[in-house]
Amino acid sequence: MKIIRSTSVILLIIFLAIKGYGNDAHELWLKKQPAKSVVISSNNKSVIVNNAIEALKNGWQGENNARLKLRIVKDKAINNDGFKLDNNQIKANTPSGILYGVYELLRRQQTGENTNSILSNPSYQNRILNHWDNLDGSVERGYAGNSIFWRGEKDLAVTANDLELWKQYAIANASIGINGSAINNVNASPKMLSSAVLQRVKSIADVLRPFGIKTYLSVNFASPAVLGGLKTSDPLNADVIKWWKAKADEIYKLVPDFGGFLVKANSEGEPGPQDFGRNHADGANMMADILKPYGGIVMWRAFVYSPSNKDRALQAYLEFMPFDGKFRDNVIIQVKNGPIDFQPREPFSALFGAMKKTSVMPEFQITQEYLGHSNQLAFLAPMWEETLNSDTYQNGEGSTVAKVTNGSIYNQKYTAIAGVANIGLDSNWCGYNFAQANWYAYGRLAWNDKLKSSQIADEWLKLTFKSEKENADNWTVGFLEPVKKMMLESREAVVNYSMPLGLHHIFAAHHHYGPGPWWAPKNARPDWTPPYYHQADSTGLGFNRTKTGSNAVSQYHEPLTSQLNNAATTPEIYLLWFHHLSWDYKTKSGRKLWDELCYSYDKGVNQVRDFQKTWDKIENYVDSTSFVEMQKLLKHQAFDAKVYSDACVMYFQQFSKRPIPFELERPVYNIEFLQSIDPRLIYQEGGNFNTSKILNSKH
Ligand code: BDP
Repeated sequence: MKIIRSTSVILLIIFLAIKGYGNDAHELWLKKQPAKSVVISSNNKSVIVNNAIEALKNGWQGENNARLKLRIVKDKAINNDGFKLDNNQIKANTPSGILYGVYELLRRQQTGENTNSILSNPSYQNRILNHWDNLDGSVERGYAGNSIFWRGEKDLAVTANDLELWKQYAIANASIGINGSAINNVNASPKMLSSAVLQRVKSIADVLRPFGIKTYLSVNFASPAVLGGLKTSDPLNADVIKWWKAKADEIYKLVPDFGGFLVKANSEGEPGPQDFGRNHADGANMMADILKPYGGIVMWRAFVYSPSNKDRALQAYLEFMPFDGKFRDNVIIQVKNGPIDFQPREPFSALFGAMKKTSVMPEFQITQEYLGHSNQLAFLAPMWEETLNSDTYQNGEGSTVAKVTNGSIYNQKYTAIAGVANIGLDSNWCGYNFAQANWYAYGRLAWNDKLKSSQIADEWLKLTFKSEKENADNWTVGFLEPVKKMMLESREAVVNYSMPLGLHHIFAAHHHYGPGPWWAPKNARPDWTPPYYHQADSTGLGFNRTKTGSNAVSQYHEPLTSQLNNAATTPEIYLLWFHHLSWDYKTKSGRKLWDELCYSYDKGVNQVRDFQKTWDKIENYVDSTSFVEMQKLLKHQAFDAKVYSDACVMYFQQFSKRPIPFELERPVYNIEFLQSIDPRLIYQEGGNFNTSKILNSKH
């Protein structure tokens, strides 16, 4: 026995070394400073509290030999998994609350913040990561390697490496307050519910539970027929209901605290109740009734659109509003932040603030599907902050997206928020080191939706890069401030060089990387082609969603409807989202629309070049691996930004027939060239053209 155990430990160490798991990046924001000693007393002995104690012992940075009390109490000021931090005491109503309090304390010790008189309650009850991981190990829209959960349906056995990695994952999530994981793709294989796969689900749940994390599954609506062999998957059919009931029983036997189902139904070809003449409420409620006795929830996605609709932005609202009040209280409608699809910038979806009798939860995308995959720096907290703080005016001024979803205006029984994870098997988890900041930021905002992006960036940089060796003042001025500025600007830079002024969905097809404003093959669904969205013609640019156009503005509450209906009162960041405007339309800068567009693209390119300058200056503050990685990434991004900008400016110029303002940098690529290649493949490390790939690429 002993020999076997020590061999497997050695193998694990070798494996971790090969995978690079010993390196700093794998430790995320949890890099350990040598811990000081601490004496802990606790009135609770649960596994979760024991994990909290272990975290404290490993990370304590307070006074040496300090005494710390962990107390489970009954305190009405503390909600859900909240906690109080006071004079070396952490109080919470639940073991998870203790765990979150411990991580808050450890974080504050490292960032040098006050650790007394703190009451912290989570904004959302359920703070969930959605993994778009497939059973075969691939990750849809994942740019950080294969799945940490799945390797294929023939490889379901759980290894020591799996257990170790899932544990590290669980700790990272717990440290930022995430308490749920939906561990497979929303485009769900029915096989996910097979008994063999559920055994592995149980193993995953067993590792996550001691860190306060519930496991959820995405389910395929046609599972009763496809997996169960029934004739139908009609949600009102008695056999179908029986099948789901038996499945739920099987799951809860294995995973007693199973969180519930996430469902993508009647969306992008996925099956759903409409296939059987039923509606979203029929489908969601059937599942909700089955999960209710177990305390499970159904997260039913509102990401629906069809080729026939004249404006894709309208459809989710049109499909869901009629069912307001018809959903069970354990159904939550999961709504992407924007009405179209995780674009670099969208106004908030009108479904927030629309349904008054139905719980709605925001869905953000942490993985950078439309923001440069893992080749471009885009710190996404500012984007999420923008959505959460957008005023829906549903219940008068101040009814922000955060407030209408987090239970502070309506007394929803369940509140939740989801983020599509950017996590994979890469040793740095997220594809590039700074992408870890997006995982971190999502967790922090899900816990506290009032946090500012700047604070989150500040925390993350301190936790990730601050070295004890550095003089604190030097470090702040030399590293923290400039790098934070770069992070905070980075998403706006992506918007500027790819889709400024409210433009959206003008990326290259399918893989969603790089520019494709021209992409519109004859047989393509129009609502998948960029010209459908930008509507460029000789008269101007933009999608008319005003009352004279698709009238999407009417899905918002006043005063927004009137504001957005009028170009002059529409925030310029959303201008071409709501308006088709003449090339000569005068923008707030005083420039004409065409010139302003060119200026925006140019600005984006220059922002990235400034990031390069910023980064080169901080070389002495980071380890050489991190330095070189980011330097390469920014070089790649500068290349991509110029490609994007040139492609869009030259493409739109064919319609505007106006010169690029003479003071701006000229395009350096030919549009014919850019139209002929696959933008993912033209960059070669070092900044050269990847000639072999260009020659082979079909775009
Ligand atoms: C789109 C993605 C696609 C997802 C879909 C979704 O391109 O891979 O399946 O969203 O959210 O943006 O369901």
